[in-house]
Amino acid sequence: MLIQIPPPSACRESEVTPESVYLSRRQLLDAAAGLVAATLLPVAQGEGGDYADVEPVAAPAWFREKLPGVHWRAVTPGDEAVTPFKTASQYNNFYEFGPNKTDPATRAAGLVTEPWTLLVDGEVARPGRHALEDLVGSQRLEERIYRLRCVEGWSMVIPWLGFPLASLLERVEPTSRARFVRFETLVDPERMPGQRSGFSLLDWPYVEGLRIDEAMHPLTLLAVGMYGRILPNQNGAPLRLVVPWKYGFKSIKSIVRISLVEERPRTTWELVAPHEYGFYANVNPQVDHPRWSQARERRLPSGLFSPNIIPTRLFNGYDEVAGLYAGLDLRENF
Ligand SMILES: Nc1nc2c(c(=O)[nH]1)N[C@H]1C(S)=C(S)[C@@H](COP(=O)(O)O)O[C@H]1N2
Ligand SMILES: [Mo]
Repeated sequence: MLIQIPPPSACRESEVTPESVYLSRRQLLDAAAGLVAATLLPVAQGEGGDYADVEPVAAPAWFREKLPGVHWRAVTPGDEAVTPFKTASQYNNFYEFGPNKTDPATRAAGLVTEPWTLLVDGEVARPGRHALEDLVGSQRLEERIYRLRCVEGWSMVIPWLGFPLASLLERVEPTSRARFVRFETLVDPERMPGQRSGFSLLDWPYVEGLRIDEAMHPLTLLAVGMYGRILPNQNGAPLRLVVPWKYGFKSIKSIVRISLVEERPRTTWELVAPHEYGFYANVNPQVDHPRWSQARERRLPSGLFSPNIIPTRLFNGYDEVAGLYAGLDLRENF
């Protein structure tokens, strides 16, 4: 993220592993990881869950059991087209797997997402360590089609499957001292080559944070799937945050710990370059990044002859969050 906006040609097809190749590799690895019993899951059919370009993929039982009850298209961005799955799953930022857009898709196949536990601790009446299937088992999944605006100047429209973070937080009963929520990504240098690199500017684990009222906002989602299927590893399997009115780096991937805290957490990108990446990171066309304008964005897929440049909107178009920032100087608190 410290580099300039890549040219539109940055995601060349020739650099990308064909989907058929990585899918078959993924299935091999799943089998090796003990998911042999999982049947191939046809991508959700019917009411809005039908994504023609998405191939079947093995999914664990906890996910398959949830599909019939999904509330499809619970939130949509009106008439904006959904980004093709291929783009959303092959053009990624996930520095644990390397700094290039194609690194996550080519290197994340070996991430072990099963079993997965989430530690919830800090200022809560009911701290604990939860198996992913128990966490999700008690939730109804919703499909939320959200814009995702990266601070680098590109954007996508992604259909997530998940549940509101608020419904998890309510269960653990935050104390009156809980003012912020802190999130942590897995540390596993053996399977995350970016965490072994001496050249990485980032400290691990990747950490993100929200004010508690932002965390409780109904738009704030914990996602376990996208395009009617489980999350691809490169998109932050098996559990990631999605905060659609903030720059993409707030939407932390592969979460292993959520802590309710009194003090504002020190977050990964803020630590690297505090003048460039603020804690709030609300999408705002009037507050430029020190090295580039944030007035417009490249809606992917985009190419040399159809760059698809569109205006960026305050709060990424999610006007309903404006009340969270009443009286706050958004230029100072960027
Ligand atoms: N753990 C972790 N989470 C992360 C990142 C990362 O490098 N590590 N990159 C962020 C950035 S900069 C963006 S734009 C989004 C990209 O999400 P996507 O690849 O699913 O589109 O993930 C965010 N979450
Ligand atoms: Mo980003």
